[in-house]
Amino acid sequence: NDRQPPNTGLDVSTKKIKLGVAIVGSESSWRAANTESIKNAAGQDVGIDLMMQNAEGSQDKQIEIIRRFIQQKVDVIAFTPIVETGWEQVLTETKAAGIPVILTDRKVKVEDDSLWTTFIGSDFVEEGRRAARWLVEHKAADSGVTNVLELQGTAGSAPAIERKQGFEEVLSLSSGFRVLDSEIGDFTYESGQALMSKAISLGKIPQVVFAHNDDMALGAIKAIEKAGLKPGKEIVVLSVDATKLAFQAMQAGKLNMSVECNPLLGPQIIKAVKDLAAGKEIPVNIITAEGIFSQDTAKRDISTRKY
Ligand code: GYE
Repeated sequence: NDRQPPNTGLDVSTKKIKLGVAIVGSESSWRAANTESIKNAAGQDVGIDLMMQNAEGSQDKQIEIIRRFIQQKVDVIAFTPIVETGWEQVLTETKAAGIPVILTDRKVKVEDDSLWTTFIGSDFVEEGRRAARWLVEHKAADSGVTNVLELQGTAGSAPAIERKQGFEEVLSLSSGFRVLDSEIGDFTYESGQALMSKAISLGKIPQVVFAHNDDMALGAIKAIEKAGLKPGKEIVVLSVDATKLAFQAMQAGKLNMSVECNPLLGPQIIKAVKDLAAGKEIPVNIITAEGIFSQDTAKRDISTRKY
């Protein structure tokens, strides 16, 4: 056949896609499940050559990792932006290098949205609203105002900004609730415990705690117990993620509810990577469908929980 292309020595069909992944850190059990999910999905695909780096909670470090991926000429970069802002420069560099960027789990705020290709993750505003809706439905005070303490995730991160926004949006429609304080943590168990202990020691004991993730809620539960109070009863505790540890706390009656945030994004990320590498068009937003969980069903749900 004289129409065969010249042999360049490069077999395109067996060339692996070099994927650079820059994860946020190791702050929570959600993150551990998310990291595992990406590793597993990449590991199961012979077409993917995964390079994964941990930014350990530092934006500067994450930017360095992305720059190294550019030097290493990866085909696709997937990263979870620690905070929303400050990405223009490095994303301009990835664009100039012709490397498509996938945002996994957290979003960025940049003026030029052509700096990234797709976002794969959850609707954090809706998660905040779900927690507030549950509260309004289940814990309407008999009289007076119910005071809420909010424990925020990492300052400037998309989940902290948006969960706060959604939660307060719904609560503000109901006169029975007031966010007494909204303290900034960092999605860790330790920060939840420290912020709750501080509130208690200042005598600011709320009737409700809304933590932006399970780890912080579990830390807060610890602090409530240390102060001789009953979490889940004397102080209602709500959180987001719905990890296995949260189900255990719900079963024990210490956590009242958790809004689901699915960390198992690996398969969707790998699919997007392959589509991009193949030059296919992909959706701008790939949003995960999620629900809420409370004590009534925790016992049943825990048996099938994967994270
Ligand atoms: O809820 C929290 C984690 O970005 C959605 O980060 C993620 C959040 C998650 O540390 O547990």
